[in-house]
Amino acid sequence: MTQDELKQAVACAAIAYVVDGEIIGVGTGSTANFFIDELATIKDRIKGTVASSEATAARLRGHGIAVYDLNDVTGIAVYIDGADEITASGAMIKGGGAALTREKIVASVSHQFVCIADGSKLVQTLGAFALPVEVLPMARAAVMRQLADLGGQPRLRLKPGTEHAFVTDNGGEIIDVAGLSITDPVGLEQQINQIVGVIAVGLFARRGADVCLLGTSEGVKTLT
Ligand code: ABF
Repeated sequence: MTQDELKQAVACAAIAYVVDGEIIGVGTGSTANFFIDELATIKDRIKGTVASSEATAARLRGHGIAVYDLNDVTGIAVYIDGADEITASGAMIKGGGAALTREKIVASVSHQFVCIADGSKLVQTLGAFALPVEVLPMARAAVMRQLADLGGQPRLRLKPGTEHAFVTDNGGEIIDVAGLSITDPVGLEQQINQIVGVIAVGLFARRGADVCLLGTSEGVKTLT
């Protein structure tokens, strides 16, 4: 199976976790996009969605699916999103798609987090994928120095094809930190959260995935 077929398979399997009549949190990225297209086929069963990025909101609306502002809902039954890396215990690196802050906020208020990923995302130790950290632009250099002190090699993410910083939906910038072998994801998440100027770190360990649907050549595996 191709990687896209694996993503499609997990997106389809995630529909079983959608709760009828409820608000569904929807992630960002190519796997989440497959899920959005599946969700469109059962859109009449849900109350609506909260989106983790402008791109996801546009795709949902394109399918005629209601998108609510998070401030206008009291709870989210389930949040369904991809990951850049995930461990068997559900700790993740996210943010390759630059939506980590909104993803983390939506995940934090969701009753259940279902991660959908192709099998290549499963790792023993997080860190081969450079860890994204969203920062306020004025704090960029100061935060980069502190991330280097933690043992990583921080690099400012650029808008593709330019020499300019990539700017997120929130007006933040992204620092990608390579060279970390993350043996204590919860501890590192707390440590990076404490750096002044950090908006969010793409380590999802304190609130990891409750369920991971992993696409493999033998079918969709469920890790809990
Ligand atoms: C989002 O999409 C991100 O947190 C993660 O960076 C990315 C995964 O993308 P894809 O599904 O395209 O591999 O979930």
